Amino acid sequence: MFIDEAQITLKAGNGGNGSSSFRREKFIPKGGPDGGDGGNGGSVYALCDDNITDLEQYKYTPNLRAGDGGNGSGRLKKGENGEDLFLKVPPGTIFINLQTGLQSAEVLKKGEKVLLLKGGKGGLGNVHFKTSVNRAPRQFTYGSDGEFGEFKLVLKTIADAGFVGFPNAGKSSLMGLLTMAKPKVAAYPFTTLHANVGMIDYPDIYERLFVADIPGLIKGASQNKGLGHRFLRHIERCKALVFVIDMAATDGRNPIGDYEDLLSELKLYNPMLLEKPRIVAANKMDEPSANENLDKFKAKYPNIDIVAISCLSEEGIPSLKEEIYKTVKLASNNAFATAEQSPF
Ligand SMILES: Nc1nc2c(ncn2[C@@H]2O[C@H](COP(=O)(O)OP(=O)(O)OP(=O)(O)O)[C@@H](O)[C@H]2O)c(=O)[nH]1
Ligand SMILES: [Mg+2]
Repeated sequence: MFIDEAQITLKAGNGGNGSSSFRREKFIPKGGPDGGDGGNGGSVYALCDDNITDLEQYKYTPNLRAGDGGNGSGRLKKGENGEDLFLKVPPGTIFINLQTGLQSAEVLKKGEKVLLLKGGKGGLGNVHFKTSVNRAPRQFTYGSDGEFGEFKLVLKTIADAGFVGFPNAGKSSLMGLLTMAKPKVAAYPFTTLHANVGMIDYPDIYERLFVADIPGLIKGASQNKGLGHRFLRHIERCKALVFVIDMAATDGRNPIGDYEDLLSELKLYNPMLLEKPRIVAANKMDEPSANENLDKFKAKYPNIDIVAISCLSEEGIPSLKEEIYKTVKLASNNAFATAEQSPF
């Protein structure tokens, strides 16, 4: 099972208590205070690890805590610091604090570390309370409590382009042709059950792009039909979308209807998805009825970027590969330009 959501309760370690102790040595009657400080409690961090692909481990360990600091002791011995807790999560994981409802962390790149909860501070030993008037203080302080929090973890795949389409449109077949990934392809709907990421290599220009293949979307997905629409989160971060449309209408629908249904389902999930540049990959062009449907489609949408392909004959695959590259690059440049103008 691919788990892209989990809820966990986290606790940073408490600080250890300071110690109240006095030196006791033979022939030295009043040895003075020697109580050491408590150790600090361990903190909790999110750590991005690209060897992990989903959040499964947190489904089974919903309560985690960092180590407590040790108490201080005599002879000025400081308590040990509690061990930090690192939550290893895949790139693209967001942490939402359930108490505030706000996003408290997001990790995107391997090795990125974000503090979630701070460990408590160790208390002070009685040695700190010695003054000219009180040479034998018994005072010490307790360690403070580590922070506590409940979090929702949400994984949103990171890819440059995402495939969307009805079940059986050929998204996974396309993924298999464009990348080294070997997704399952079959002639029944909902073969793909979760998002997969693959890499498209452009060896001539020393470039590579990441693409995400997701489950099929159907009309009514927003009302939980089919596999629902929550997996659309995995294309939310994409710079461009590739609509894979079955031009041969093998499942008895029609390509224009499919395209419109996809647009309205995307809009119901998040209208921002419609602002992403899109390419229509008109698939199954090897089938007899496909040409006629493509003509109708083009007549209806004269201004959209359409590439005719067949995952069977591999017609149009190099052109689509090029088109994906151009569209993603253009979108990245535009995003850069808008970011520069943005007041934030
Ligand atoms: N004739 C023909 N069949 C194709 C083509 N592309 C894919 N298919 C077939 O269509 C069926 C579905 O292909 P998939 O790649 O699994 O489709 P998908 O869009 O990933 O489907 P889901 O994962 O269920 O959403 C398979 O039987 C493929 O062999 C094509 O270009 N021409
Ligand atoms: Mg598939």
